[in-house]
Amino acid sequence: MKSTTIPQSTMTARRVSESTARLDVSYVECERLPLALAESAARPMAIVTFGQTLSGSFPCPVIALDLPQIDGPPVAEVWTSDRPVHIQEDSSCAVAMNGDFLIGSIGLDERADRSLDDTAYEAYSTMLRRLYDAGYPYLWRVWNYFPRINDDQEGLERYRRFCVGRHRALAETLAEFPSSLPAATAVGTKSGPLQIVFLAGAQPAAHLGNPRQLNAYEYPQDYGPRSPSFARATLTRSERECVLYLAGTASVVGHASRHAGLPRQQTEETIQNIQAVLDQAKHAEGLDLIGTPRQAIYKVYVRNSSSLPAIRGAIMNTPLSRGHVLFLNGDLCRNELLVEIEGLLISG
Ligand code: 3EB
Repeated sequence: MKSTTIPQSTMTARRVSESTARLDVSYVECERLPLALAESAARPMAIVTFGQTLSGSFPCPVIALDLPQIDGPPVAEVWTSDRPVHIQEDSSCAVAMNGDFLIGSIGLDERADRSLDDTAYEAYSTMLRRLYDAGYPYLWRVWNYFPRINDDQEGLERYRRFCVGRHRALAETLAEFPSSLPAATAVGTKSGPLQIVFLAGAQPAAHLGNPRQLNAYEYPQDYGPRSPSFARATLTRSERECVLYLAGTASVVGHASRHAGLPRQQTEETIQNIQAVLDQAKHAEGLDLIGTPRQAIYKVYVRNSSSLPAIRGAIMNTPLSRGHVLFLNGDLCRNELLVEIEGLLISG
């Protein structure tokens, strides 16, 4: 067969199909969700709910977190992309893949005969195996949720046990540990299993530190026998967009907590930390994300809902208030921390 010229239309189609996915992450009012999905051409990859049960069925994994929303009408976090999505679900693990990245979740019920470090180890080992097998070996972003985060379990705080198991799995299996560690969040839910939500790429991402804070994976042992395995931010770039994932950020300077008991001051310190990471992204990567994002969403985890006015007051008139800010009631990984803020900024 003789074919030397490729028609223009085919070339265009090829170029489009080879380009990378465009990500969208939005908070959508639960009431409007079925209609919003039906009206959109975007392909849903995951829906995250906060203390709400959705009625109806959805074409992608629904990840239910018992982290009650403390402000505004109930929303769901909806992850979509413009590429075809392939979904695999079994009883404890669900993943959605689009060729560029995978979003997944693992929920493991805790068992009386097993401590949280072993449960965390199993969850992380399963997650890593899943993403290697699926061809998305680069961990981009992780969210860790489990109940009673500050309770003691056989002489060690549950958060610290979680850190031990997470560290063991990642140190064993993750290539270039610890510099390849992704941005993460660890927050205490009201109830539920150990739930790990993860984003992994077919291509590597850049992981950033914060000059105001020690890398968490280098914390001294005062905060537990194994350090928390995460980076302050992760940056992914494709030919179409740039995404900055800001890890859960708290009132921690160096490695010490600041402003115990003072929610407004903790929020101000946290925002300074976020600003420092954004500056870091700007200098390291030449990006002015805060000035130009096409999308910016923030989750503010609040330990005591009574501090909402102070925390909200501290966010007002900062660059964060230009994004969509969601306030959730959850426990944080040090007793004295009252607020933690994570972010997701998309530009391009
Ligand atoms: C800190 O800076 C605050 O263990 O995955 C923030 C984000 C925190 C993630 C985690 C912990 C984690 O140490 C706590």
